[in-house]
Amino acid sequence: MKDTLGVLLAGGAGERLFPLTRDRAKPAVPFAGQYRIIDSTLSNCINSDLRRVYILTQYKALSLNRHIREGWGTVVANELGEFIEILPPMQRVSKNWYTGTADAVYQNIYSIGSEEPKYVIILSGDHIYKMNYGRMLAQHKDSGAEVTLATLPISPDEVSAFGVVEIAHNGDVTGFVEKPKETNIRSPFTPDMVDVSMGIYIFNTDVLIPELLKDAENPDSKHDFGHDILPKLLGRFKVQAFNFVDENKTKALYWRDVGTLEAYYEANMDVAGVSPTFNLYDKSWPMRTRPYQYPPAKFVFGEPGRTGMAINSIVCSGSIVSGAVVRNSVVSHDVRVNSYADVDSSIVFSHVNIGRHCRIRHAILDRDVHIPDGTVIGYDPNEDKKNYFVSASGITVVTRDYSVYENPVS
Ligand code: ADQ
Ligand code: ADP
Repeated sequence: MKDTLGVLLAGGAGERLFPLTRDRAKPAVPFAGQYRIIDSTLSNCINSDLRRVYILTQYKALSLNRHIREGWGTVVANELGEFIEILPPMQRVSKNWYTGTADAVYQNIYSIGSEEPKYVIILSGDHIYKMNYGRMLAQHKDSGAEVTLATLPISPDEVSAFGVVEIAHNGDVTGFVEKPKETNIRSPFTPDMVDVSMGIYIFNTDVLIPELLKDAENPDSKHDFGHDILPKLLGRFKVQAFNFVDENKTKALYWRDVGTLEAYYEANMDVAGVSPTFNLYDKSWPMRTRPYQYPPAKFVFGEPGRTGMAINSIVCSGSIVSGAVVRNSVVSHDVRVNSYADVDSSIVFSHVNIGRHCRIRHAILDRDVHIPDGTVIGYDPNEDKKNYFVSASGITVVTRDYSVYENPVS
């Protein structure tokens, strides 16, 4: 990995995660209580021994910048030439903001080139998964590929959100279509499934740089890896697929693009469950984050006889559950859940106060929200819509502006 530079794309607007991305970039959205979404990819970098990483940000990056600076900047040894560093859009090459993922990389071409890496691995800050990039690099080198795309098999009816990859039996990529409505392409390894791109690419640097320069001069290009760069590589370079599957090579390993509220909610529910597929307690693949100095989580009697407890839940430091019940939920730092309250199947961000007798279900409470005593959320979507954001599948999201604190219902 010493010859490899990581370039982590963290600048997408994250519109489908609205309103959680109203004030913050998608990679900075809290995940599993004490983490941010980007921690999954950054933990993969460190656990894979990838120790030079540029993070390209653009959109509402304040909390992301702070998180990286305080949580990740010092994880690597700067004195040895290692870094995990944000490259903000500084108008290095053109006068415009990044117009697409390839443009974001192109505009930082000097920073990338000056590191003189042999390989560049392009990563995304929006995914929850555990992947050893070293294995992908080993395949890249062993196969003699010039470009390697990480892929996994999914059901044909989900292809419209992904780049579809056509793969030959020897692993060579022979076709690529970005986000088709539907496709006849099928996986050669898992019949009835379609191999799609995970948005993770290893390039030989001497292929990447000329391709980016050429793309930058093309007025018809959207400057996007999926739309413009990858399809044009085929037939000109050896492009391989690295299939992210189990030992039997049939089943996709855990990887979630948490780009929608539904996918985000499910990924959080998974970690709170009894046997999560994405296990935070796996010592062989630790997930790191920015450290917080809060006192321990505490569970106390509130009103006499009211036990404060949490079941099938994650509760982070600084939080107190007092005479209330928390079930199947993720509770972040410095939260208060007061007597007679019931919190079920919900995600509670930090500094939230849930008043007495509240009943909260199937909801996401954004940070700093104060829920007054007796509030009921998640039991009647029509009622919730009057005050909060309700997603297409019925997840109620309470943010500061929608807060009942300012707009009381009880
Ligand atoms: P999408 O996830 O839809 O598809 P995109 O929205 O471009 O791709 O985001 C990729 C990554 O780049 C995200 O981490 C995003 O935050 C970041 N990003 C987007 N625009 C950026 C910009 N202007 N500057 C900096 N960063 C930016 C891609 C591929 C598909 C593949 C899916 C897998 O195009 O082929 O299947 O990822 O999720
Ligand atoms: P409620 O019944 O509304 O939970 P409490 O009197 O139990 O009211 O608690 C009031 C506040 O004090 C709550 O925010 C609770 O989290 C906090 N609290 C309760 N018990 C303790 C404790 N033993 N140590 C620290 N804080 C506590």
